Amino acid sequence: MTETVLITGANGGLGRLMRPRLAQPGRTLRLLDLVQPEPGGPGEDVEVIEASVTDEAAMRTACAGADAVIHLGGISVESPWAGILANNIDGTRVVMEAARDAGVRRVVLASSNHAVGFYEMAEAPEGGLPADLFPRPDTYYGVSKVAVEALGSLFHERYGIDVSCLRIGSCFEKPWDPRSLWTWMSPDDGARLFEACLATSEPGFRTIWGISRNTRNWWSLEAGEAIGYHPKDDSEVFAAEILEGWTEVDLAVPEQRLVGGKFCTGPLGRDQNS
Ligand code: NAI
Ligand code: 15L
Repeated sequence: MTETVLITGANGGLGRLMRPRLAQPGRTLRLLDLVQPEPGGPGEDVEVIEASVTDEAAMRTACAGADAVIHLGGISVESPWAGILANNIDGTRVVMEAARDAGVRRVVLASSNHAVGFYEMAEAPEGGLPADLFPRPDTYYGVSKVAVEALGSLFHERYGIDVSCLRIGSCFEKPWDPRSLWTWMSPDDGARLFEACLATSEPGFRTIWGISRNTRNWWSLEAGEAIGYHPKDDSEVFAAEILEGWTEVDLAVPEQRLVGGKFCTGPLGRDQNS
């Protein structure tokens, strides 16, 4: 039997990294984005949909026959409130309702470290900050991720949908600065994490840090390991190259000791690049 996995926001950075890694024999990847993802190549079992997660009718169609939804679509950095509210918060409500109505039993939600950005290194117990920390968002973007998690919890409690909320650190090809040496999740570990979420045996609700097995980690891997996420990569292989030209990590600097880094001190509600 073929398994169908709907991925929203599939044309974004993370979606593009995951597309080849989540391809499996017997699995159809249904890729949805505002900007239509590239159609499948030869031998690639892929369907593409150009739509917004805020479009109720389109999401009903997209969820029909899906076994699982990986919800990545939305604004991925700090932005004005109206867009965050529409795309991230209301968009996730639309995704969850469509998944429920289509009988989808499993949803993986891209949350973010910015849901809990104001925790700091000194607060980390031995073994690292647990993944189920009470929210301390650092931006309107972070608030939206708290809401994403709350919607996941609601739909788990009411309808028994299995929901994994991933408090992702930084999932890119490589780390690039001192902070990313502990926030990094390699693309291969990202795929391992999504696979673990797609394979949970009991319906539940959980929050998990999305990070690799980095030497410099101070966020705990325990919640991920409980569902079989065993990361293999370590950002330390890039450390010498990255730290060249930087002074060592300076904990007097808030951006270097807070979970959310620069998001904690940047302008609230303004596009990150403006
Ligand atoms: P991205 O900005 O590269 O991609 C987001 C994608 O969502 C884009 O292709 C965009 O067109 C699409 N999108 C935006 N609004 C949409 C809507 N209304 N309907 C359908 N599609 C829409 O972001 P990235 O890095 O790929 O992140 C994916 C998800 O993971 C986001 O939810 C982000 O908040 C979350 N995340 C990513 C992290 C990372 O390190 N890449 C870290 C923490 C969280
Ligand atoms: C996020 O939530 C963003 O989506 C991503 O672009 C990175 O900025 C990441 O957090 C991070 O904290 O490095």
